Amino acid sequence: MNIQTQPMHRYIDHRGNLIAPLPEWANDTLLQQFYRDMVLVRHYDKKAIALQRTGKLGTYPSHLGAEAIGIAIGSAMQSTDVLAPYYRDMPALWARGISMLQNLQYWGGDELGSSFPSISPDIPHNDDMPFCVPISTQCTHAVGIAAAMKIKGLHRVTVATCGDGATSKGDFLESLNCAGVWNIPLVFVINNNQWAISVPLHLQCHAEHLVDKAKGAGIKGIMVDGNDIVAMYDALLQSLDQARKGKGATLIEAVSYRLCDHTTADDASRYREDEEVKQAWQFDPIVRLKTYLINQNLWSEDEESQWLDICHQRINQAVEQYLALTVQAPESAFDYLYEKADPDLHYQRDALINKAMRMEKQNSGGNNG
Ligand SMILES: Cc1ncc(C[n+]2csc(CCOP(=O)(O)OP(=O)(O)O)c2C)c(N)n1
Repeated sequence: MNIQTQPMHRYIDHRGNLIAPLPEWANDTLLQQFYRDMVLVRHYDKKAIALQRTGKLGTYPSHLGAEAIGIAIGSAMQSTDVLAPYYRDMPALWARGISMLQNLQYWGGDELGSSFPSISPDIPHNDDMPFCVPISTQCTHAVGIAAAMKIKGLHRVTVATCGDGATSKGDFLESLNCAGVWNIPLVFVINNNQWAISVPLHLQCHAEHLVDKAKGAGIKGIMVDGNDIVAMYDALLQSLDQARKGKGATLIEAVSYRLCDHTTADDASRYREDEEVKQAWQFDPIVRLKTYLINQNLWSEDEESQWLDICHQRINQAVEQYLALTVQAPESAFDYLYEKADPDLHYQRDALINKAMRMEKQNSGGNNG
């Protein structure tokens, strides 16, 4: 049976039908906002891939199919909460106020792409973590942050995200265990998109569902339809609230599907059946909400085309700004990361500068003369 049709926390089914009364918070304006945000990040994603294909961006991990998960996370969190995201979380950061320009900077190799501006008047600096590319290490960082929040008596929650493959790592399991034992304000969100590059879920995990791992840690677990933004937002509100009140951590398994290649360096057609992908498109989170909104007279094709014009304008503006940026020096990776670098790092920094100079000389034909 397709996991996406199994019973789980869900309000709107994949045909756009309401299957449970909407939660109280679900007003028309918010649902329309969710829809607009999901459409925007999907079109941004397309543009980012095109930039990579034309050599203007580094390797880029698409979030096609994960829009509902990310927009729900970023919208449900309070500005003083802290996000420890993984590389597929542009939509979550976008919904937390981080610009498309910064996302382009990050994937373009500019350290300043992780230098987020403050999003809360109560906190002068932004405490969200940069995207984490090593698998699962962000979960351990999130445990540390959440533990600090508890010790300091702050009513702030940390959210850590990861993919299904990441849940096979020790870092994930250890983090989950600590979250339970220490009763810390932490919400884990697994984007179960069913593939870890070329490894399908059933080849790496024998548990019936990833959410079952919450039981081993003694924390609450909720299996949610990750393509239903209403269910995702609802599960997050509950979990964040529980954590904020000192009632402990939650593990959310957001069931979805990776509709894209793993990254622009991957070709998923080499290991995945076209038929499987075709079927997964029937669960598209954006079409689902659109169908619901149109059926309720809350959205129309006219509004859609007006919104698309706005999306393209905003995306193009971000791209223009990105392309006009001054390219950062290679050693900026060291200069922006460390407040005070130790002598070993001075050596590495010098080696990098020398390498960059050699490469520049070669590229400009200097070594032939
Ligand atoms: C510690 C570590 N080991 C291996 C890798 C190589 N790697 C990059 S992505 C990936 C698969 C991750 O799959 P999953 O956690 O399901 O996330 P998804 O990309 O599917 O969203 C691996 C093994 C890495 N980045 N970090």
